[in-house]
Formats: sequence, C-alpha cells, structure tokens
Amino acid sequence: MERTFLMIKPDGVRRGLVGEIVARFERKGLKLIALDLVHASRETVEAHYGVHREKPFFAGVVGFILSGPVVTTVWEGDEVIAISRKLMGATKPTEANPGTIRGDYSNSVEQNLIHGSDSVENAASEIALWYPNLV
Ligand code: D4T
Repeated sequence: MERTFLMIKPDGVRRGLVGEIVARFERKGLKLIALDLVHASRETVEAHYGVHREKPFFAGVVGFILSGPVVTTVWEGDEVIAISRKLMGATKPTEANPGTIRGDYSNSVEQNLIHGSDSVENAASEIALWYPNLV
C-alpha cells in the first residue's frame, strides 16, 4: 500500500480551504492516516525543499511556507501519489485544469495551496522528515 505526504500551504489555511481540500481526498477514497496544524521550523522547510536549494525561487518559497501555519497530512491507498497529484492539478496556474484544487482555487505558482509528494522515494523521505514517529 502506497503512502504520500500532502501539505496544505499557508494560503490554504488563511483562506479557510482546509476542509474543502481535505474533503476532496476523502471523497476520492484515500485513507487519511495523519493530520496536524503546525508552524513549521525553517530547518524542516529548507530540508523539505532541499532539491530546489539552488533555484531562484528557493528563498521565496521557504519564506512563504514559514508565513503561517500549514496542515501536514499523510494518506494511504493504491497509487495514492499519482491520484493525489491529479486532484491537486499542475503547478503552473495556466496548466492547472478546472476541477482540480489548484485549477479551481489558485492563480499563483507560489501560492498554490498544496504540496504533494511526486515519487515513492520523495514520499518516504518527506514522511520521515515531517512524521519521524509514524510507522
Ligand atoms: P510542491 O513541491 O510545492 O508540491 O510543488 P510542485 O511539485 O507542484 O512544483 P515544484 O516542485 O516545481 O516547485 C516547488 C515549489 O516551489 C514553488 N515555486 C515553483 C515557485 O515559487 N516559483 C516557481 O517558479 C516554481 C517553479 C512552488 C512549488
């Protein structure tokens, strides 16, 4: 059974979209196994976006994630990584289809409401980073 790490970013919390976003994954039939509202530490967020350390948007995205509380979650299900990325929609606002979370609610590449693991390897390392005690 596959697992993924999904995080509702500060814009989603500020805009009151937590329930709406969580509901979409629940209705799809994915199983929620962890959920927390947290003020993340800089150390954790920099590690989370570590692969983007050299990118021009690195400081901006880290600062944005630190700008308010986030909702961290872990989900389980067959093909949960690919399914949840479909429900999220593309990163670029011009490519996020209507009916997806980003397509329906975001017009910003940075303030795009949600993060989701994009591979089995990244899901494992992100779950280990945010939920070191989850077995
Ligand atoms: P995350 O990792 O947040 O789920 O986003 P994606 O997987 O959809 O997109 P990504 O890895 O390409 O980008 C990581 C993160 O950086 C922000 N970002 C991205 C940004 O602020 N400016 C940019 O130009 C890009 C490409 C948004 C997501």
